[in-house]
Amino acid sequence: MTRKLLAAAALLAAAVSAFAQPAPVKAEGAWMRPAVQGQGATGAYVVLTASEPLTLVGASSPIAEIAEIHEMKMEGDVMRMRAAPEVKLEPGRKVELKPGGLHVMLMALKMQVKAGTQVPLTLQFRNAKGQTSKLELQVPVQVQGGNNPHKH
Ligand SMILES: [Cu+2]
Repeated sequence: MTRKLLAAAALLAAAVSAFAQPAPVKAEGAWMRPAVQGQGATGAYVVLTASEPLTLVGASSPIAEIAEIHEMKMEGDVMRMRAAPEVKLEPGRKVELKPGGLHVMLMALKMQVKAGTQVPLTLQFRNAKGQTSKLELQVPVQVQGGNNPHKH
């Protein structure tokens, strides 16, 4: 980047300081499970492909008080869920958030999540230099992953 461009980028960053840079990540087949009124939590899934080394460090959505990256793993015969605070993305390699694996866990839901609607979801990333970026998604709410080419 030239010095002039850097200066412009810095000015832009100052002007929109509340917003991180858009993440160099492609998202495919995003979907979220519906949740009825009173249901505490739901999951969101998406296939991510970064174009540079990145770490997925968090998520947020206006429908939930808490959004965390979780991972399901078999421990012996028992499927357990745990927080995955840092998920590494290698350039060009698909990372699937899917049922039974990595997922965005949306907890303390503020509202019903109806099938057929779309829910905003923000994913936060950090690069090797420690700079943060964001990916803003509109996630369709549906019972099962639709246009995800990797079906289970
Ligand atoms: Cu979970």
